[in-house]
This record gives sequence, C-alpha cells and structure tokens, in this order.
Amino acid sequence: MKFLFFTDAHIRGSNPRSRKDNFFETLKEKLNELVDVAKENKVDHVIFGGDLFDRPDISLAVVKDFIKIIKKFPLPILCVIGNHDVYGQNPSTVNRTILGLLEELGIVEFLSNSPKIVMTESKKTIQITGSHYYYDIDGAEKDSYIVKEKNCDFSIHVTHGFLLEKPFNDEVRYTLIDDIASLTLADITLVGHYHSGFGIKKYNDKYFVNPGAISRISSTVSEIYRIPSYAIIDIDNNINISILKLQCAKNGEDVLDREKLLIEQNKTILFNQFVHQITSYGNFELLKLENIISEIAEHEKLGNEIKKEALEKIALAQDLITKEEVNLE
Ligand SMILES: [Mn+2]
Repeated sequence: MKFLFFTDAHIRGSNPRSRKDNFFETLKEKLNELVDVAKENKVDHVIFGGDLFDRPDISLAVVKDFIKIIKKFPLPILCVIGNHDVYGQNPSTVNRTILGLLEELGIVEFLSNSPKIVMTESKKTIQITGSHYYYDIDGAEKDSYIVKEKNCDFSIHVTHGFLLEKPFNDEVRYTLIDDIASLTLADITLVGHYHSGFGIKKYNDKYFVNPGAISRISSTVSEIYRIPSYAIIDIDNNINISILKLQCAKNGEDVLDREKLLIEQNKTILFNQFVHQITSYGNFELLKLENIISEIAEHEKLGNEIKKEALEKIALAQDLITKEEVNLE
C-alpha cells in the first residue's frame, strides 16, 4: 500500500513579499506535479500534514482554482489541521473556515485519535491516527505525538507541531524526537509545521518524517538552499520510505529575493528581542497571543477555564478583524 505525504502548502492568492515569482501559479504547478506523482506511483492514500491554507478565509476564487487540482488526488485527503488553517490557531474554529468546508464536501478527511483502518494487498492492517495543531502542542504534555494504542500490524500517526531532531533556540517551544521516540507506538510519525523539515529519522524501528514545506514562505534565508520535497511511503510486509524533490521547484535564488528575506529575517529577530525586553513575565514564547495568554495564566495562577475563554475570545476577535479586512477589499 502506497501513501503520498506532503505538508504546508500555504495556499494563498497574494504574493509573499520575499517571492520573485508568481506564488499562486508556482503552487498550482507543484500540486499538479503531486497529482502526477500520485498517479504514476499508484498511490492509495494521500496524507497531508497541515497548513493547507495560509489563512482560514482566503478568497473563494483562489480556493476554486486549487480545488480543481486537489480533486484529481485519490480522495479524501487524510489530514490534520495546521495553525494557519484556522482562526486564532484554534482547531475548534474549523467549522468557520475554508478547510472546514472542504471536509464537509468530502475532499479532505480529518484524522483523529480514533484510528482509520486500511488493509494492504497481503492483508496487513494499518491504523492511521492524527492530532491537530493547538497552542500547547509543544508544552510539557507531549500527548499529541504519542500513540498509546496499536491494534494493527502498522501504525501511522500524523501531526502538525514543532518536532525536531536537535534543540532549537529558547524563544520557541519544540518537541524533540528523543522525547517521544520510546513512548509512541507509531511505526511512522509524519509531521508538518517546521518548514525546513528534517527528512527521515529512524529511532530503533520507528520512523519520524518531515519532508519540509512544499512552499518556501518562511522568513529565513536558509529557505534559498532548500528544494521543496514530498515523501512516498510503501508498506507491505515492511516499511519503505523515500523523500523526493519536486521536479518543478526552481532554485531558491530564482524565486526568493535574498535581500528582502534578510530584511524580514532581521525584522523578526529584532521584534523578538524587543518583546523579550519589554516583557515582565519573562518567558514569552513565539510572540503568539495564545502563548502569551498561557504564560500570563500560568504566572497569575488562573484556571484552565479562564485561559480557554480568553483564547476563544481572541479567536472570535481575529475572525471579526479578518471579516473587516475582507469588507475593505
Ligand atoms: Mn506552516
């Protein structure tokens, strides 16, 4: 049984500031290539790692153009919800988003804790589970990465979180493969969110895979040297995984403006430093409102209920703000 896995498409109609090409057309080309890859490899299921859309409410004209391509994949696409797909990075807002609409239409299917079971030609069973992004995914609890029950020959788990092989900087919360490798029963853990990716890592008999985002939109100069890739997973009596580069992807220098990337990268660094200086609570992570609220709640010893309500109100406010933006267009 063959699976195609790719992640972080960030579909949008407008051009990111650092792109020299037409991002919209480039992304369509990439998805068309992935459709061909699925056909040529006789892929049974497509798995997507989250952030299909760059924002929850992109224009219907853009969505329509992409659905035309996506519909050519074997459907539904099995996926988890990324932070960009929803309002306030809160998966419970999905019903108000474009991705929620695609789920209702049967174009995507959300993975969850309750496993989807598929069977290979040689009658091996595979369970597929998934965990959506949420604000505390890389907090102390690593549950979103850990499969606790396995009643099949093979287990695949998909999630959208900051899973890394090596420690990152202190400003960002992350999870190390080492933290979860001995705890999860999944034979294959597929992740999105960290756009640079880390390829295929094998810890004992368990695979951890992040081929990196298919779109290069992060404000980091290192993106210039990365060619967007996808993974093909072949499971029969054993597991075979390969990561392949998108043939249509151009050299980083041709699509990314190095100077603008440098400016954006420096802006992000300065902004991070600035916020670190002005915070009295100290450990403000990622500069995300959700994390700031968590920090304050923890510092002030506020209960989970209050934290949850604050987060929901922010999601609602973001929804209103984006609606106003749309009205202005
Ligand atoms: Mn992303």
